[in-house]
Amino acid sequence: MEKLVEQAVEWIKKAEKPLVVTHVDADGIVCGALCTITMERLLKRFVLAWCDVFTKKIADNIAKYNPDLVWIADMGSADFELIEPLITKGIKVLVTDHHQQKSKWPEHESIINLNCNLYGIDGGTEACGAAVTYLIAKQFCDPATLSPMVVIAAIGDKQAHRGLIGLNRSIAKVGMDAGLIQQHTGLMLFGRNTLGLPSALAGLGIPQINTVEDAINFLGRIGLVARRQDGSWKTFSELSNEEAALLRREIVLAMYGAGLTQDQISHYFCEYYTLPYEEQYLKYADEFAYVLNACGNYDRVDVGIGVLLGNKNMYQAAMNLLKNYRQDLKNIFEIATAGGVKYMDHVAYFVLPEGVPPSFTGGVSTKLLTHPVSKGLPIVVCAKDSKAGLYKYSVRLLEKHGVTIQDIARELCVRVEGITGGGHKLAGGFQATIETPVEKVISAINEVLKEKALVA
Ligand SMILES: [Mn+2]
Repeated sequence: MEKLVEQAVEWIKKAEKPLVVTHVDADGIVCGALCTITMERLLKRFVLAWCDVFTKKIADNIAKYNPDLVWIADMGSADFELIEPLITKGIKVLVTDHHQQKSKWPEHESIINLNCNLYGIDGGTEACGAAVTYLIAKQFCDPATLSPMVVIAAIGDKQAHRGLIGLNRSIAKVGMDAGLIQQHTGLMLFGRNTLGLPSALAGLGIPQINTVEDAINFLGRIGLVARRQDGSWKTFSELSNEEAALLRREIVLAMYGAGLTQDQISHYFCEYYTLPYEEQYLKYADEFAYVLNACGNYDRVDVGIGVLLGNKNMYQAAMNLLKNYRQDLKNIFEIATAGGVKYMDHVAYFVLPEGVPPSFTGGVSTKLLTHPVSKGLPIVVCAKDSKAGLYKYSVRLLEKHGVTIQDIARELCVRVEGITGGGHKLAGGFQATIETPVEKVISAINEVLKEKALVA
Protein backbone atom coordinates (compact mmCIF):
# COMPACT_ATOMS: atom_id res chain seq x y z
CA MET A 1 0.00 0.00 0.00
CA GLU A 2 2.86 2.42 0.83
CA LYS A 3 4.15 2.17 -2.72
CA LEU A 4 0.75 3.10 -4.11
CA VAL A 5 0.53 6.05 -1.72
CA GLU A 6 3.93 7.22 -2.97
CA GLN A 7 2.77 6.94 -6.54
CA ALA A 8 -0.47 8.76 -5.74
CA VAL A 9 1.52 11.59 -4.18
CA GLU A 10 3.54 11.88 -7.40
CA TRP A 11 0.37 12.01 -9.47
CA ILE A 12 -1.15 14.72 -7.28
CA LYS A 13 2.04 16.81 -7.36
CA LYS A 14 2.13 16.63 -11.16
CA ALA A 15 -1.59 17.18 -11.77
CA GLU A 16 -2.45 20.39 -13.62
CA LYS A 17 -6.22 20.08 -13.69
CA PRO A 18 -7.18 17.90 -10.75
CA LEU A 19 -10.77 17.10 -9.83
CA VAL A 20 -11.85 15.75 -6.44
CA VAL A 21 -15.14 13.85 -6.14
CA THR A 22 -16.41 12.88 -2.72
CA HIS A 23 -19.46 11.48 -0.98
CA VAL A 24 -22.10 13.67 0.72
CA ASP A 25 -22.06 12.03 4.17
CA ALA A 26 -19.89 12.87 7.20
CA ASP A 27 -17.13 10.49 6.11
CA GLY A 28 -17.16 11.89 2.58
CA ILE A 29 -17.09 15.47 3.86
CA VAL A 30 -14.01 14.67 5.97
CA CYS A 31 -12.44 13.13 2.85
CA GLY A 32 -13.22 16.37 1.03
CA ALA A 33 -11.44 18.32 3.78
CA LEU A 34 -8.40 16.02 3.63
CA CYS A 35 -8.21 16.39 -0.17
CA THR A 36 -8.61 20.16 0.16
CA ILE A 37 -5.76 20.35 2.69
CA THR A 38 -3.57 18.28 0.36
CA MET A 39 -4.31 20.51 -2.62
CA GLU A 40 -3.85 23.70 -0.61
CA ARG A 41 -0.47 22.57 0.67
CA LEU A 42 0.59 22.02 -2.93
CA LEU A 43 -0.89 25.40 -3.91
CA LYS A 44 -3.02 23.63 -6.50
CA ARG A 45 -6.16 25.01 -8.03
CA PHE A 46 -8.67 22.18 -8.10
CA VAL A 47 -12.36 21.57 -8.51
CA LEU A 48 -14.27 19.81 -5.75
CA ALA A 49 -17.46 17.95 -6.60
CA TRP A 50 -19.69 15.71 -4.52
CA CYS A 51 -22.53 13.32 -5.03
CA ASP A 52 -24.54 10.72 -3.19
CA VAL A 53 -24.21 7.92 -5.73
CA PHE A 54 -21.51 7.48 -8.36
CA THR A 55 -23.67 7.02 -11.45
CA LYS A 56 -23.06 6.99 -15.19
CA LYS A 57 -24.23 10.59 -15.29
CA ILE A 58 -21.48 11.56 -12.82
CA ALA A 59 -18.89 9.64 -14.83
CA ASP A 60 -20.09 11.40 -18.00
CA ASN A 61 -19.76 14.78 -16.32
CA ILE A 62 -16.22 13.95 -15.21
CA ALA A 63 -15.34 12.97 -18.75
CA LYS A 64 -16.83 16.22 -20.03
CA TYR A 65 -14.78 18.31 -17.57
CA ASN A 66 -11.76 16.28 -18.67
CA PRO A 67 -9.35 16.64 -15.72
CA ASP A 68 -5.89 15.07 -15.93
CA LEU A 69 -6.48 13.47 -12.52
CA VAL A 70 -9.72 12.58 -10.75
CA TRP A 71 -9.43 11.72 -7.06
CA ILE A 72 -12.53 9.83 -5.94
CA ALA A 73 -12.89 9.52 -2.17
CA ASP A 74 -15.29 7.47 -0.01
CA MET A 75 -16.87 6.10 -3.15
CA GLY A 76 -15.76 4.92 -6.55
CA SER A 77 -15.86 1.24 -5.74
CA ALA A 78 -18.49 1.32 -8.40
CA ASP A 79 -18.66 -0.85 -11.46
CA PHE A 80 -15.52 -0.75 -13.53
CA GLU A 81 -17.65 0.08 -16.58
CA LEU A 82 -18.18 3.56 -15.15
CA ILE A 83 -14.45 4.13 -14.66
CA GLU A 84 -13.27 2.59 -17.90
CA PRO A 85 -14.34 5.42 -20.25
CA LEU A 86 -12.36 7.85 -18.07
CA ILE A 87 -9.06 5.99 -18.33
CA THR A 88 -9.66 5.41 -22.03
CA LYS A 89 -9.86 9.18 -22.32
CA GLY A 90 -6.46 9.49 -20.65
CA ILE A 91 -7.74 10.62 -17.24
CA LYS A 92 -5.80 9.23 -14.28
CA VAL A 93 -8.11 7.78 -11.62
CA LEU A 94 -7.14 7.74 -7.95
CA VAL A 95 -9.57 6.09 -5.51
CA THR A 96 -9.34 6.23 -1.71
CA ASP A 97 -12.24 4.17 -0.46
CA HIS A 98 -13.47 1.55 1.98
CA HIS A 99 -16.66 0.25 0.36
CA GLN A 100 -16.73 -3.32 -0.90
CA GLN A 101 -16.09 -3.47 -4.61
CA LYS A 102 -18.76 -5.11 -6.68
CA SER A 103 -16.30 -6.47 -9.18
CA LYS A 104 -12.54 -6.81 -9.29
CA TRP A 105 -10.94 -3.99 -11.24
CA PRO A 106 -8.22 -4.92 -13.72
CA GLU A 107 -4.71 -3.54 -13.16
CA HIS A 108 -4.13 -0.44 -15.24
CA GLU A 109 -1.35 2.12 -15.32
CA SER A 110 -3.90 4.94 -15.08
CA ILE A 111 -5.60 3.60 -11.94
CA ILE A 112 -4.50 3.73 -8.34
CA ASN A 113 -7.13 1.90 -6.38
CA LEU A 114 -6.47 2.47 -2.68
CA ASN A 115 -9.39 0.40 -1.45
CA CYS A 116 -8.49 -0.84 2.04
CA ASN A 117 -10.43 -4.09 1.54
CA LEU A 118 -7.85 -5.11 -1.07
CA TYR A 119 -5.12 -4.84 1.58
CA GLY A 120 -6.60 -6.92 4.34
CA ILE A 121 -8.24 -4.00 6.15
CA ASP A 122 -11.98 -4.46 6.69
CA GLY A 123 -13.75 -1.38 5.32
CA GLY A 124 -16.84 -2.12 7.41
CA THR A 125 -15.18 -1.96 10.82
CA GLU A 126 -11.48 -1.07 10.61
CA ALA A 127 -11.31 1.86 8.24
CA CYS A 128 -13.61 4.62 7.05
CA GLY A 129 -13.04 6.37 3.73
CA ALA A 130 -11.28 9.20 5.56
CA ALA A 131 -8.82 6.76 7.15
CA VAL A 132 -7.72 5.70 3.67
CA THR A 133 -7.69 9.27 2.34
CA TYR A 134 -5.63 10.30 5.39
CA LEU A 135 -2.79 8.05 4.20
CA ILE A 136 -2.24 10.54 1.38
CA ALA A 137 -3.07 13.78 3.20
CA LYS A 138 -0.63 13.04 6.03
CA GLN A 139 2.21 13.24 3.51
CA PHE A 140 1.52 16.97 3.32
CA CYS A 141 0.30 17.92 6.79
CA ASP A 142 0.96 17.17 10.47
CA PRO A 143 -0.81 13.81 10.98
CA ALA A 144 -1.88 14.74 14.53
CA THR A 145 -4.02 17.65 13.30
CA LEU A 146 -5.73 15.38 10.76
CA SER A 147 -6.38 12.56 13.21
CA PRO A 148 -9.49 14.07 14.91
CA MET A 149 -11.15 14.41 11.50
CA VAL A 150 -10.70 10.71 10.83
CA VAL A 151 -12.26 9.89 14.21
CA ILE A 152 -15.28 12.04 13.34
CA ALA A 153 -15.58 10.27 9.99
CA ALA A 154 -15.33 6.79 11.52
CA ILE A 155 -18.04 7.68 14.02
CA GLY A 156 -20.17 9.18 11.24
CA ASP A 157 -19.91 5.83 9.46
CA LYS A 158 -20.90 3.99 12.69
CA GLN A 159 -17.56 2.21 13.02
CA ALA A 160 -16.92 3.06 16.67
CA HIS A 161 -19.71 1.28 18.51
CA ARG A 162 -17.34 -1.00 20.40
CA GLY A 163 -14.46 1.44 20.19
CA LEU A 164 -12.33 2.18 17.16
CA ILE A 165 -10.24 -0.69 15.83
CA GLY A 166 -7.75 -1.36 13.06
CA LEU A 167 -6.54 1.50 10.90
CA ASN A 168 -9.13 3.85 12.46
CA ARG A 169 -7.65 3.17 15.89
CA SER A 170 -4.02 3.62 14.90
CA ILE A 171 -4.88 6.96 13.31
CA ALA A 172 -6.91 8.00 16.38
CA LYS A 173 -3.93 7.20 18.57
CA VAL A 174 -1.81 9.82 16.77
CA GLY A 175 -4.29 12.50 17.83
CA MET A 176 -4.67 11.11 21.34
CA ASP A 177 -0.91 11.15 21.87
CA ALA A 178 -0.91 14.80 20.82
CA GLY A 179 -3.74 15.63 23.26
CA LEU A 180 -6.18 16.55 20.49
CA ILE A 181 -8.55 13.64 21.18
CA GLN A 182 -9.70 12.17 24.46
CA GLN A 183 -11.26 8.74 24.79
CA HIS A 184 -13.99 7.89 27.30
CA THR A 185 -16.29 5.01 28.10
CA GLY A 186 -19.86 5.60 29.16
CA LEU A 187 -23.56 5.40 28.45
CA MET A 188 -24.40 5.47 24.76
CA LEU A 189 -26.08 8.86 24.94
CA PHE A 190 -26.41 11.18 22.01
CA GLY A 191 -26.21 14.91 22.68
CA ARG A 192 -23.92 14.75 25.71
CA ASN A 193 -22.88 18.34 25.13
CA THR A 194 -25.94 19.87 23.54
CA LEU A 195 -29.17 18.17 24.68
CA GLY A 196 -30.84 18.58 28.05
CA LEU A 197 -30.25 15.46 30.13
CA PRO A 198 -33.89 14.19 29.96
CA SER A 199 -33.88 14.38 26.14
CA ALA A 200 -30.54 12.59 25.95
CA LEU A 201 -31.76 9.86 28.34
CA ALA A 202 -35.00 9.40 26.40
CA GLY A 203 -32.89 8.70 23.32
CA LEU A 204 -30.93 5.95 25.05
CA GLY A 205 -33.74 3.49 24.40
CA ILE A 206 -33.75 1.62 27.71
CA PRO A 207 -36.97 -0.16 28.72
CA GLN A 208 -38.34 2.19 31.43
CA ILE A 209 -37.30 5.49 29.87
CA ASN A 210 -39.12 5.94 26.58
CA THR A 211 -40.06 9.59 26.79
CA VAL A 212 -38.70 12.84 28.18
CA GLU A 213 -41.33 12.67 30.94
CA ASP A 214 -40.10 9.18 31.91
CA ALA A 215 -36.57 10.56 32.09
CA ILE A 216 -37.61 13.50 34.28
CA ASN A 217 -39.39 11.11 36.65
CA PHE A 218 -36.37 8.85 36.72
CA LEU A 219 -34.02 11.72 37.60
CA GLY A 220 -36.42 12.72 40.39
CA ARG A 221 -36.53 9.18 41.74
CA ILE A 222 -32.75 8.86 41.94
CA GLY A 223 -32.40 12.35 43.43
CA LEU A 224 -30.28 13.82 40.66
CA VAL A 225 -30.90 17.55 40.43
CA ALA A 226 -29.88 18.18 36.86
CA ARG A 227 -31.15 21.72 36.48
CA ARG A 228 -29.14 24.89 36.10
CA GLN A 229 -29.82 27.91 38.28
CA ASP A 230 -32.21 29.34 35.69
CA GLY A 231 -34.22 26.10 35.80
CA SER A 232 -33.13 24.79 32.39
CA TRP A 233 -31.78 21.27 32.08
CA LYS A 234 -28.07 20.57 32.33
CA THR A 235 -26.40 18.54 29.62
CA PHE A 236 -24.62 15.30 30.46
CA SER A 237 -21.27 17.06 30.11
CA GLU A 238 -22.23 19.52 32.87
CA LEU A 239 -22.68 16.78 35.48
CA SER A 240 -19.98 16.38 38.13
CA ASN A 241 -18.10 13.09 38.25
CA GLU A 242 -20.19 12.04 41.26
CA GLU A 243 -23.45 12.88 39.48
CA ALA A 244 -22.38 11.00 36.35
CA ALA A 245 -21.43 7.97 38.45
CA LEU A 246 -24.80 8.09 40.25
CA LEU A 247 -26.64 8.23 36.94
CA ARG A 248 -24.66 5.34 35.52
CA ARG A 249 -25.21 3.19 38.62
CA GLU A 250 -28.96 3.85 38.78
CA ILE A 251 -29.44 3.18 35.09
CA VAL A 252 -27.66 -0.16 35.37
CA LEU A 253 -29.83 -1.05 38.38
CA ALA A 254 -32.96 -0.07 36.46
CA MET A 255 -31.91 -2.25 33.55
CA TYR A 256 -31.27 -5.22 35.84
CA GLY A 257 -34.68 -4.52 37.35
CA ALA A 258 -36.20 -4.75 33.87
CA GLY A 259 -34.68 -8.23 33.48
CA LEU A 260 -31.86 -7.33 31.11
CA THR A 261 -28.78 -9.56 31.14
CA GLN A 262 -25.27 -8.27 31.69
CA ASP A 263 -24.59 -8.72 27.99
CA GLN A 264 -27.69 -6.77 26.99
CA ILE A 265 -26.76 -4.01 29.41
CA SER A 266 -23.28 -3.77 27.92
CA HIS A 267 -24.89 -2.73 24.62
CA TYR A 268 -25.94 0.54 26.22
CA PHE A 269 -22.33 1.50 26.83
CA CYS A 270 -19.78 2.60 24.30
CA GLU A 271 -16.47 4.30 23.80
CA TYR A 272 -16.76 7.94 22.84
CA TYR A 273 -14.34 10.63 21.89
CA THR A 274 -14.03 14.31 22.67
CA LEU A 275 -12.09 17.06 20.94
CA PRO A 276 -11.17 19.47 23.77
CA TYR A 277 -10.26 22.40 21.52
CA GLU A 278 -13.51 22.56 19.56
CA GLU A 279 -16.68 24.64 19.87
CA GLN A 280 -19.74 23.37 21.75
CA TYR A 281 -21.42 21.46 18.93
CA LEU A 282 -18.10 20.06 17.76
CA LYS A 283 -16.57 19.04 21.10
CA TYR A 284 -18.00 15.52 21.03
CA ALA A 285 -16.96 13.63 17.92
CA ASP A 286 -20.41 12.05 17.46
CA GLU A 287 -22.09 15.46 17.58
CA PHE A 288 -19.51 16.85 15.14
CA ALA A 289 -20.37 14.00 12.77
CA TYR A 290 -24.05 14.87 13.21
CA VAL A 291 -23.37 18.49 12.19
CA LEU A 292 -21.54 17.26 9.08
CA ASN A 293 -24.42 14.95 8.22
CA ALA A 294 -26.80 17.89 8.54
CA CYS A 295 -24.65 19.81 6.02
CA GLY A 296 -24.57 16.83 3.67
CA ASN A 297 -28.33 16.43 3.87
CA TYR A 298 -28.79 19.85 2.31
CA ASP A 299 -26.06 19.16 -0.25
CA ARG A 300 -23.72 21.65 1.48
CA VAL A 301 -20.52 19.64 1.58
CA ASP A 302 -18.68 22.95 1.17
CA VAL A 303 -20.07 24.18 4.50
CA GLY A 304 -19.02 20.96 6.24
CA ILE A 305 -15.51 21.22 4.87
CA GLY A 306 -15.35 24.87 5.99
CA VAL A 307 -16.26 23.80 9.53
CA LEU A 308 -13.55 21.13 9.51
CA LEU A 309 -11.02 23.72 8.35
CA GLY A 310 -12.02 26.02 11.21
CA ASN A 311 -13.86 28.70 9.22
CA LYS A 312 -16.04 30.75 11.61
CA ASN A 313 -18.58 31.86 8.98
CA MET A 314 -19.04 28.30 7.87
CA TYR A 315 -19.60 27.28 11.48
CA GLN A 316 -22.48 29.75 11.68
CA ALA A 317 -23.88 28.45 8.38
CA ALA A 318 -23.60 24.89 9.69
CA MET A 319 -25.48 25.81 12.86
CA ASN A 320 -28.36 27.12 10.73
CA LEU A 321 -28.39 23.93 8.67
CA LEU A 322 -28.37 21.93 11.91
CA LYS A 323 -31.43 23.80 13.13
CA ASN A 324 -33.28 23.12 9.88
CA TYR A 325 -32.19 19.50 9.94
CA ARG A 326 -33.59 18.94 13.44
CA GLN A 327 -36.88 20.60 12.50
CA ASP A 328 -37.22 18.67 9.24
CA LEU A 329 -36.40 15.38 10.97
CA LYS A 330 -39.00 16.13 13.60
CA ASN A 331 -41.66 16.84 10.96
CA ILE A 332 -40.79 13.74 8.96
CA PHE A 333 -40.89 11.68 12.11
CA GLU A 334 -44.33 12.89 13.01
CA ILE A 335 -45.57 11.74 9.60
CA ALA A 336 -43.78 8.38 9.97
CA THR A 337 -45.27 7.61 13.36
CA ALA A 338 -48.75 8.88 12.43
CA GLY A 339 -49.38 6.09 9.98
CA GLY A 340 -46.61 6.83 7.47
CA VAL A 341 -44.79 3.59 8.17
CA LYS A 342 -46.36 0.62 6.37
CA TYR A 343 -45.70 -3.07 6.83
CA MET A 344 -45.25 -6.30 4.96
CA ASP A 345 -44.74 -9.59 6.81
CA HIS A 346 -40.98 -9.24 7.10
CA VAL A 347 -40.27 -5.56 6.60
CA ALA A 348 -41.47 -2.12 7.64
CA TYR A 349 -41.21 0.70 5.09
CA PHE A 350 -41.78 4.40 4.75
CA VAL A 351 -41.99 6.48 1.59
CA LEU A 352 -40.83 10.05 2.27
CA PRO A 353 -43.34 12.76 1.28
CA GLU A 354 -42.69 14.51 -2.04
CA GLY A 355 -40.31 17.43 -1.70
CA VAL A 356 -38.21 15.99 1.13
CA PRO A 357 -34.57 15.79 -0.05
CA PRO A 358 -33.73 12.14 -0.84
CA SER A 359 -30.65 12.49 1.35
CA PHE A 360 -32.97 12.11 4.34
CA THR A 361 -33.56 8.40 3.73
CA GLY A 362 -30.35 7.40 5.56
CA GLY A 363 -30.89 9.39 8.75
CA VAL A 364 -34.61 8.62 8.93
CA SER A 365 -34.08 4.88 8.43
CA THR A 366 -31.41 4.75 11.14
CA LYS A 367 -33.73 6.48 13.58
CA LEU A 368 -36.77 4.38 12.66
CA LEU A 369 -34.94 1.07 12.99
CA THR A 370 -34.96 1.13 16.79
CA HIS A 371 -38.25 3.03 17.08
CA PRO A 372 -41.29 1.04 18.29
CA VAL A 373 -43.17 2.00 15.11
CA SER A 374 -40.90 -0.39 13.16
CA LYS A 375 -42.05 -3.29 15.39
CA GLY A 376 -38.55 -4.76 15.45
CA LEU A 377 -38.64 -5.39 11.68
CA PRO A 378 -35.98 -4.41 9.14
CA ILE A 379 -36.78 -0.93 7.83
CA VAL A 380 -36.68 0.51 4.32
CA VAL A 381 -37.04 4.24 3.72
CA CYS A 382 -37.49 5.42 0.17
CA ALA A 383 -37.59 8.75 -1.65
CA LYS A 384 -37.87 9.99 -5.20
CA ASP A 385 -34.79 11.81 -6.49
CA SER A 386 -36.21 13.73 -9.44
CA LYS A 387 -32.88 15.43 -10.21
CA ALA A 388 -31.04 12.12 -10.59
CA GLY A 389 -34.10 10.42 -12.10
CA LEU A 390 -34.22 7.57 -9.64
CA TYR A 391 -35.68 6.22 -6.43
CA LYS A 392 -33.39 5.96 -3.46
CA TYR A 393 -33.83 3.25 -0.82
CA SER A 394 -32.06 3.07 2.53
CA VAL A 395 -32.19 -0.26 4.34
CA ARG A 396 -31.33 -0.78 8.01
CA LEU A 397 -31.05 -4.14 9.73
CA LEU A 398 -30.39 -5.45 13.22
CA GLU A 399 -27.99 -8.29 14.00
CA LYS A 400 -30.99 -10.40 15.10
CA HIS A 401 -32.54 -10.31 11.61
CA GLY A 402 -29.83 -12.74 10.56
CA VAL A 403 -29.41 -11.11 7.14
CA THR A 404 -26.81 -8.71 5.75
CA ILE A 405 -27.11 -5.94 3.20
CA GLN A 406 -24.91 -8.06 0.92
CA ASP A 407 -27.47 -10.89 1.07
CA ILE A 408 -30.21 -8.47 0.06
CA ALA A 409 -28.09 -6.80 -2.62
CA ARG A 410 -27.22 -10.11 -4.27
CA GLU A 411 -30.87 -11.15 -4.54
CA LEU A 412 -32.31 -7.76 -5.46
CA CYS A 413 -30.01 -7.36 -8.44
CA VAL A 414 -31.32 -10.65 -9.80
CA ARG A 415 -34.99 -10.04 -9.05
CA VAL A 416 -35.47 -6.37 -9.90
CA GLU A 417 -34.10 -5.04 -13.15
CA GLY A 418 -31.93 -1.93 -13.02
CA ILE A 419 -31.41 -1.85 -9.27
CA THR A 420 -27.94 -1.18 -7.91
CA GLY A 421 -26.45 -0.58 -4.51
CA GLY A 422 -24.93 -2.18 -1.46
CA GLY A 423 -23.17 -0.92 1.61
CA HIS A 424 -22.04 -2.13 4.97
CA LYS A 425 -23.20 -5.19 6.89
CA LEU A 426 -26.35 -3.77 8.47
CA ALA A 427 -26.78 -0.44 6.69
CA GLY A 428 -26.97 0.15 3.00
CA GLY A 429 -28.70 1.82 0.11
CA PHE A 430 -30.09 1.00 -3.30
CA GLN A 431 -31.11 2.97 -6.35
CA ALA A 432 -33.72 1.99 -8.87
CA THR A 433 -34.91 3.74 -12.00
CA ILE A 434 -37.88 6.04 -11.63
CA GLU A 435 -39.96 3.61 -13.74
CA THR A 436 -39.50 0.75 -11.26
CA PRO A 437 -42.55 0.72 -8.95
CA VAL A 438 -41.70 1.19 -5.27
CA GLU A 439 -44.05 -1.70 -4.35
CA LYS A 440 -42.05 -4.04 -6.55
CA VAL A 441 -38.78 -3.23 -4.80
CA ILE A 442 -40.24 -3.46 -1.29
CA SER A 443 -41.95 -6.77 -2.14
CA ALA A 444 -38.67 -8.13 -3.44
CA ILE A 445 -36.88 -7.12 -0.22
CA ASN A 446 -39.71 -8.69 1.78
CA GLU A 447 -39.32 -11.94 -0.19
CA VAL A 448 -35.57 -12.06 0.40
CA LEU A 449 -36.07 -11.50 4.13
CA LYS A 450 -38.79 -14.15 4.23
CA GLU A 451 -36.59 -16.77 2.57
CA LYS A 452 -33.60 -15.98 4.76
CA ALA A 453 -35.81 -16.17 7.86
CA LEU A 454 -37.00 -19.62 6.79
CA VAL A 455 -33.41 -20.83 6.48
CA ALA A 456 -32.39 -19.35 9.82
MN1 LIG B 1 -17.71 6.08 4.20
